Amino acid sequence: MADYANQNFLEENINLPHKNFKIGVVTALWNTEITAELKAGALRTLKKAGIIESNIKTWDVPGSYELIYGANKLASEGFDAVVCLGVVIQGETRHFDFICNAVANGIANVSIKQEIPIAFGVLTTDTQQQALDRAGGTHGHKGEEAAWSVLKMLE
Ligand code: DLZ
Repeated sequence: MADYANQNFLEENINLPHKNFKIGVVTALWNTEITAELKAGALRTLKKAGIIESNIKTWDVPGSYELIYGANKLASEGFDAVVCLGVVIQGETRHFDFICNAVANGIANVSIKQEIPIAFGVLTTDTQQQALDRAGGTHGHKGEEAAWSVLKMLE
């Protein structure tokens, strides 16, 4: 049985009704050394689940704020699900709160309006190390988890 608390749920088999789903992976370029790894993990997970490679569209957008537009655009183009990936690190300004709130609410609204699963794979951390820990480090891989979550919804 899936063990969500210990993140072993990623090992659970996904039984998709078909492999033809079109899935978008939208990635923010801010903190790109970490978001690139989130993207790599998401793509690994989609391929492992058997999603046809030509049905996966990747799109790099400037920052996490633009994930909202990216997800909405791909949903409008007929994608079945979108994985949004970004890293927002707490700085000295209130920008952090504005971006985090806008992105979380924006992605939720797009998902409801467009009626497709959209994963919120955006790390919001105090430090760069905390983000690295969650991109294949000591705290798992949030890119893989984000991809897994849309696959689970499509299932
Ligand atoms: C402006 C900004 C700041 C300060 N910090 C981040 C961040 O930590 N992570 C991120 O993904 N994007 C950041 N941005 C950029 C915004 O998301 C957005 O690209 C700009 O405000 C332009 O709309």
